[in-house]
Amino acid sequence: MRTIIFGCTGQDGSYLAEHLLNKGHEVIGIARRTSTPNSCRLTPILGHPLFSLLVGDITDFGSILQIIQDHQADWVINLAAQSHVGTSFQQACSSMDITAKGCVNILEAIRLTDRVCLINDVGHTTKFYQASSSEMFGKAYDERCMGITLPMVMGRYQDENTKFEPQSPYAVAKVAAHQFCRLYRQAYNMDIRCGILFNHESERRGEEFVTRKITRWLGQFLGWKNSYLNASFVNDKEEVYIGGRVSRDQGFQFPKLRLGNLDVSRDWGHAKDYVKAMTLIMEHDTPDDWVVSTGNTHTITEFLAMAFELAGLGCWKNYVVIDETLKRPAEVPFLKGDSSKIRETLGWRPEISFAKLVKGMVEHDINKYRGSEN
Ligand code: NAP
Ligand code: F7E
Repeated sequence: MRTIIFGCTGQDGSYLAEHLLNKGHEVIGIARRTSTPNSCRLTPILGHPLFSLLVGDITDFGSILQIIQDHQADWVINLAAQSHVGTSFQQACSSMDITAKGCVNILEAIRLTDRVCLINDVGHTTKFYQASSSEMFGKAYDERCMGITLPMVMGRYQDENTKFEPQSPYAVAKVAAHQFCRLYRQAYNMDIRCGILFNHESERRGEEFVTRKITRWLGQFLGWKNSYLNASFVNDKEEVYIGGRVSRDQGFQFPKLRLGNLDVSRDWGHAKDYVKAMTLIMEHDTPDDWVVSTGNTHTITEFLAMAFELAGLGCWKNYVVIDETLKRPAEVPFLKGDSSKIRETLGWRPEISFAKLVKGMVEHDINKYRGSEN
């Protein structure tokens, strides 16, 4: 079994590559050329005999076609994207090029390659996976009655039938890619599967996403505080540490954690569970779309409260400031997925709870910055 992963250097790409190698797949990871190495998440598998890393950029059709033609993979997984929603407001054009057109480049490369195989009577069908996103729902949700007693409690959720109401250039690009997948599945009978994944995090999460931004700050703050407590003053006034300043007169002066809109809810799961869902989606006998979510939703303040408590710092409000510039021009206020379809038909369910996710991320970042200076 040969699998090509676009976006292999990212959070999901690295976990998926490990998972598929453990299942015996040959994995070809595609990474774009960068001026400094971008393969740190792949450290555990670099050198694995079934793993290779090739250079390719999904905005460049020629290089993608070459890769698809040369390797004739059984599965092609597209996880590559400009995946940061906030950044997509500042870089709408490149977000569209990467996140929407990049997907079409891969679809076209597969369509043309499989067509040549068919003409030459060496039938080869490639299964394609597209990383669709709960961001596509945007402001939209459906509502159902949660109880039979009065007063009725109405529960909001999103599932495969919820309409799309995207709230960012990123989300518009994901809807475009998703619709291309639907079209190519119908028009060309291609084997295309879309996972509509809700937020999933881990200690490998990019550092600018809100969960990791919080746990990283905690790790850096505790690392700094630790050096402060162990520090002896070399002069009467102050010592300067990277990332903070210690003064005899003023005590701690570590930059506070700056956040934007805290008034939102997200359905957060663990990336390790979600790459298992991707694999089940690909192994299933029919191409389709699947929502992948925990079914639980939490506010950012709940995440903050749990993370600060675990770090032993008490109330987060003492350490956080709201930065208006971090608020987005349009927002997705509420996400809570109903993943009944994948649970009932493919037997998937998340194994890592919200509490375990937060604990794992906090502990990872505290250990990472323990004894370090930044
Ligand atoms: P991520 O960590 O940001 O990884 C994105 C990957 O795309 C990285 O490997 C990145 O390479 C690569 N990439 C970006 N531009 C590229 C280009 N022009 N050519 C080739 N590769 C390029 O994202 P993730 O969290 O793993 O998410 C994986 C996918 O699922 C993304 O498509 C994301 O939009 C989608 N998704 C994520 C979530 C979530 O909560 N994590 C939820 C729903 C959907 P570099 O390492 O060089 O930057
Ligand atoms: O923001 C708010 C922010 O950037 C979550 C991507 O993987 O999941 C992710 O998109 C919420 C938003 O993730 C800060 O406004 C407040 O409401 O962690 P995030 P996201 O936008 O939900 C979806 C499913 C994807 O597909 C995406 O690729 O947190 N928020 N203050 C903040 N967000 C950030 N990043 N930084 C802040 O300081």
